[in-house]
Amino acid sequence: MTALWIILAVALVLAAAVLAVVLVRRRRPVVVEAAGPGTLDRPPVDAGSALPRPEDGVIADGVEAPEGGTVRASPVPEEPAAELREQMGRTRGRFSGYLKALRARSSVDVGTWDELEEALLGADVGVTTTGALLDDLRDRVRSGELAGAEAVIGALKADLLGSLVTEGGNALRYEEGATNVWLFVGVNGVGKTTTIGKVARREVAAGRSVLLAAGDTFRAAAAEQLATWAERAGVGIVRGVEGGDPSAVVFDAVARAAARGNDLVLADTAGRLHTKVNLVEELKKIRRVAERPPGVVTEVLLVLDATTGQNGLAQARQFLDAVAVTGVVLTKLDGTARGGIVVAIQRELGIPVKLVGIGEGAADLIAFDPAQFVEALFD
Ligand SMILES: Nc1nc2c(ncn2[C@@H]2O[C@H](COP(=O)(O)OP(=O)(O)OP(=O)(O)O)[C@@H](O)[C@H]2O)c(=O)[nH]1
Ligand SMILES: [Mg+2]
Repeated sequence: MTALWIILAVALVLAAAVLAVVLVRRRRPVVVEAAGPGTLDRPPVDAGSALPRPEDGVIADGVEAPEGGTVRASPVPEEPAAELREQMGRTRGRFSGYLKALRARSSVDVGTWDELEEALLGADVGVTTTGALLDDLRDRVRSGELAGAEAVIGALKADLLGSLVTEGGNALRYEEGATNVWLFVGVNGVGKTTTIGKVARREVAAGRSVLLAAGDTFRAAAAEQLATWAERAGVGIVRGVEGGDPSAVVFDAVARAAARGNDLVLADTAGRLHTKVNLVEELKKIRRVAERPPGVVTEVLLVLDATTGQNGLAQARQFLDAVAVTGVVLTKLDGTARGGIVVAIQRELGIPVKLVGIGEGAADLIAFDPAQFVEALFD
């Protein structure tokens, strides 16, 4: 009898151990942490076997592209699609607290404007945009068009939505039948490489064949990180050696994509450079090269980290003129109460936010929908 109890106890302990291992594995972060130069746990695949070959005056530093085109059978594990509403919890929580206080007021007075201002600034809508929105609302209250807190809140909601809706829309541009190139730019650490991994997964799921270009040659680990995402999404990758010419990598990727019949090249870029060359000049060159036929640059996506708030705007301005940004990807919205930055980006920079990153996982990316955003904010 005692032996039976011992066997039972051992079996229970074993089962618990197996369960613990399974849970730990599932929680393991999906992103390969970028290591510094020289700390790769395995040598760069192409560093030694680079096959430089002249192509229109540009030599690619190295290439790694599986033959036979993009593998469509995606090995990406199915993860539940993330919801903007849930992930905006922090911004929502703070904003709705203010709205509640506003609604409790019997009339619109100085306190109303102070509270609205605090709510908008707290959500990082920014001083300029907040000022413009409130001036307009004040005028309308004065003229008698709006009466009562509820009407003011309703008008603010409509104004916010109005400033988020743009002529070109928030959808990513894509030219059917062309070798589309989407360039991802932004300062280091904002989430460019991670976003490319997520976008690759999304586009593959949408039936497009994708090729990644490791245009961040600043450090070998960057290409390694992108290669991991390529593997997860089941797509090919073209990469160069550390310190190589990023334009050459992008050029080569476009040529290969065209030859393989890929629809879309997602090009990563470095947020900083080794020395001498100016980042802006480098990006201009990458864009020029990517645009050479058969390449068609249909998106230049500026990746901004939402947690940096208004600093992101200053950063953005530096990129705007240089590379004619067509859209913003706002990452890390999951970790901030500063979701209002979306409004500032669109109003002050005139660039639509197209994608929003709401986590580190492959599925944590959503197309930005202004109506959904405003609803979530005022819910
Ligand atoms: N919480 C959260 N983390 C994110 C999101 N997007 C990216 N990250 C994390 O941000 C960190 C930096 O991401 P990367 O993709 O390496 O950023 P990068 O812009 O490529 O950085 P560099 O290559 O150094 O220029 C990583 O730890 C990512 O997991 C997001 O939407 N939410
Ligand atoms: Mg990167």
